[in-house]
Amino acid sequence: MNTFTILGTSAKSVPSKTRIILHVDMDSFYSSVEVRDNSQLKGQPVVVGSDPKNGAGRGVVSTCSYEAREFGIRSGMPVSKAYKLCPDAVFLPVNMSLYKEVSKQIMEILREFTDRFQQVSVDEAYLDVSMQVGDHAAASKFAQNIKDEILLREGITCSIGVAPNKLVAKIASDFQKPDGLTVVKPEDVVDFLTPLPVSRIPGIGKKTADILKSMDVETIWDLAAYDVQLLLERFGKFGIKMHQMARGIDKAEVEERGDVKSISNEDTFDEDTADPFVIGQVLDSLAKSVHVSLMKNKFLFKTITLKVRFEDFSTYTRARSLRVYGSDIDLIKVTVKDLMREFMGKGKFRLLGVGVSNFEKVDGKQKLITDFL
Ligand code: TTP
Ligand code: MG
Repeated sequence: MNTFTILGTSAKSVPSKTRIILHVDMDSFYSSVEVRDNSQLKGQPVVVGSDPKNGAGRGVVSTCSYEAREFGIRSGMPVSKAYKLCPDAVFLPVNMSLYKEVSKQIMEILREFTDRFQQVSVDEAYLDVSMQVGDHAAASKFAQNIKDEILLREGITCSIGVAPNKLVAKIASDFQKPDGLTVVKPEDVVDFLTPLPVSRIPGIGKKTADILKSMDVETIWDLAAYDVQLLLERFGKFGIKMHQMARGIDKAEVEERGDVKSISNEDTFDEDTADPFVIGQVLDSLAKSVHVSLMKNKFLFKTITLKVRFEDFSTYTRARSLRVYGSDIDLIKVTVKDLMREFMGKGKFRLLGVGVSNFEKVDGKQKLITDFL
């Protein structure tokens, strides 16, 4: 897959009234598409993964149907383990080009509902509908229309969270999966969040949750009530961020294509790879496409970012900032390869991404970097 992204902030002013944000996330996306295209699979445990070989392969589960989840099968699990949990499941290989196509169609449907739209992964997006609907009750009908339209046109279900900000909308979309619709009114945010485990907060993975547990912090309530100074000491700046999130605070905007703040391009491999030659080629071609877009926009950049996703879906980004603005494609190529060194030999990759940000418009006077390395 090649997902080209130009991110920016909206030029439109932020409405002063409470915002109404939707987070839309497809249910068991890859497997829902497979079931849609083969009605015999309906109601069955379906596992989609790399190298599945009917359960005998050495690959990893990408996702599985909700029927398969009842057996304990999960994304990221070895296919062999999934087979042990449910030998009768249907094991299917990943058909990435099909899912990309369906994803594209779904994102087009969502864009018909609002301009204030931000795709965040192959199967999820945020919509800011504050300008279109007056309150959260109207937003609930609006969200139901989106669900109906996607089901009608693409034949798959999704779950939607409606809330005053992106953070709470995301947690809400996950709250009643599959085929869920959860509306959290501004006055209900605290009651909604506080009983949930801290792991529901995006960015709090197993490692952080374990550390928090050792500090007797298990629910979002515990985290919200914890001394922020101690969180800062233990987790650095992320401690403050966590504390704010636990209180349901998130000011991030739904980012539209407007003022360009970053340009990136990423590629999901059809087959996961650790081959240095292939990796080098992919990084070069990503750098090239990002550079073409930079030139079209007449931008100089200061920051170069690498994104890697391993076979097990663990994802890392690394960034490096230059001392002065640059425009040279080789700067991008050399920097991402240098950043990549940390990850080589650590496993197979399923996705690589290259991005640039921190822009300055070319004005003829800008000193270009030539001596950075
Ligand atoms: P998710 O939205 O995380 O999962 P999902 O849509 O399969 O299920 P849910 O109903 O819980 O939303 O991810 C979207 C797709 O991304 C998923 O269908 C397959 C892919 N994926 C992987 O390949 N590996 C992974 O570990 C995860 C989490 C997702
Ligand atoms: Mg999903």
